[in-house]
Amino acid sequence: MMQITKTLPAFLIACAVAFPALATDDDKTKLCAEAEERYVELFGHPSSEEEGVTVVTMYKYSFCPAELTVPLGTTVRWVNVDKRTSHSVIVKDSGTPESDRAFPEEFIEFTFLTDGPQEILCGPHWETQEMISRITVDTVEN
Ligand SMILES: [Cu+2]
Repeated sequence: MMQITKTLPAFLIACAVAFPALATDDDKTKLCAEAEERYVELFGHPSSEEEGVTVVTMYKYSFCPAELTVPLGTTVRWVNVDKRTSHSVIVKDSGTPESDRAFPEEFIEFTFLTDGPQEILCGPHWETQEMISRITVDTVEN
């Protein structure tokens, strides 16, 4: 079993103490780092090593990263790294319906063929938990 370090670098902790106003952003950063640790635990390699797809994790009512830009034609794979909760994906202005639920360790894929910003919602959690993210699709082809 792979050993995962759960200690934050000291400078991050120092920043959180020095700038309490940034605590929310810092919490998000920590949450997403935790989501990535879960990913490695489950799949044995970093999410960035998946070939042909860009991975977004779904974890504790958040998309990680919450904002990203991808080239036109990119396939995004949303992977549920939670232990119990299921999530779905709605690509708001795509005209496609809500995805099926992805249960823990399952994923949902969508290929972006239209450029511009897209709001991504989790069907059961966008309203109550603000599980929302934004993906901007570049005009430059992948
Ligand atoms: Cu959700």
